[in-house]
Amino acid sequence: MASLTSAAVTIPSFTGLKSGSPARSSAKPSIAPAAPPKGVVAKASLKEAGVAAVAVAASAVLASNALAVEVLLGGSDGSLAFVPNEITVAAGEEIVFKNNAGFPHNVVFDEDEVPAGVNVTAISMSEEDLLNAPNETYKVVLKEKGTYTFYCSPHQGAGMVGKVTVN
Ligand SMILES: [Cu+2]
Repeated sequence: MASLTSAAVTIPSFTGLKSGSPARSSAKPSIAPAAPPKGVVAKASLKEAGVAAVAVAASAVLASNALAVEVLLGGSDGSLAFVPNEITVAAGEEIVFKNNAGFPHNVVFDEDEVPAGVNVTAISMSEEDLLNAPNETYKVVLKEKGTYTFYCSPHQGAGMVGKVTVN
């Protein structure tokens, strides 16, 4: 049930990022000129988008080549959670945490659960620093490969924690 919810929430947030995907944007123009009936094209691309969104949710952005990955702070259903709460990014890829609901939130990396040598202070918001406004963002780029755990300090006790794998 939790995964269904996060998939539903994830779809709109990744739609905007999809334009950055070279595989998909190069595939579409070759279809469009050959198939003039507009109804058919719209239907096909909707279906394709749906499949892509499900694939993205299922693999937690594993195969994504997008230049930024977005994580919502707070579920649209009111849950105190990162959505999605597990992501995979490439080293150097930007992660954009965006206020969605139930704020204030923040993003603090757990000093005991980051790759060796990573300075958590440099990648975290301070515990007291909060995102208060709708759509306010915190952006971070992780360069060291490995797994990182992060949390929202006001809501850590409520389970607002997440994990990012950098590879
Ligand atoms: Cu929070």
